[in-house]
Amino acid sequence: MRITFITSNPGKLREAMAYLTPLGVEVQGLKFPYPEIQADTLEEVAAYGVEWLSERIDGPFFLDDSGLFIEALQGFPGVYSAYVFKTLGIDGILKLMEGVEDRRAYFKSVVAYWDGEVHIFTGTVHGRIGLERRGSGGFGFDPIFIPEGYGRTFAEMTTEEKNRISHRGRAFEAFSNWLRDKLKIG
Ligand code: ITT
Repeated sequence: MRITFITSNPGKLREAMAYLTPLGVEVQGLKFPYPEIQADTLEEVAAYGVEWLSERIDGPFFLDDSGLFIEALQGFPGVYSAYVFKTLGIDGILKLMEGVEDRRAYFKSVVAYWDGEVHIFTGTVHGRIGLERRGSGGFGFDPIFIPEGYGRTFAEMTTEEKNRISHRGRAFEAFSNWLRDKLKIG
């Protein structure tokens, strides 16, 4: 089965393919800008995006809205992660975290799938913000995120390794289990 992944982020597409292709799902990336509304939760942003796209895209598709939530910053950048990544960037986050002892943070990913109605799958991974950037893999905030129980950042892991424990990997796990059940595939 072929499903379109609406994203402008090649890192997300790579992770989706590594996860879903072995299950027999052909993922086709499509850059199709959609409105990301200002809302308090990733779920609301994702659901609005899917409804909007459903009138413009043929066939089943999904999108992924994700964010980094830093405890000491009351969940910032959260739903504003894409904007903050483009403006403050990793260096800006490290600056905001200078001298901050509580470095706990989590990533959350919301995958919203459309097949005539909206289906939402979520995944979270807890960890901490490193003191400096490390690694060249992954994308986005990966060089400063160290998942719980690990001494390495996501950027120091392979795609497969990151997928096994990441927010997106967990959301895809839920999504693919649901797909398998529904379509009797894989
Ligand atoms: P889309 O076109 O798919 O929306 P995007 O990069 O704009 O791509 P989001 O709107 O979901 O994605 O914004 C999430 C931000 O958080 C973005 O800057 C990402 O780089 C970052 N991010 C999301 N998932 C991440 C991950 O697994 N590792 C590191 N950073 C991540």
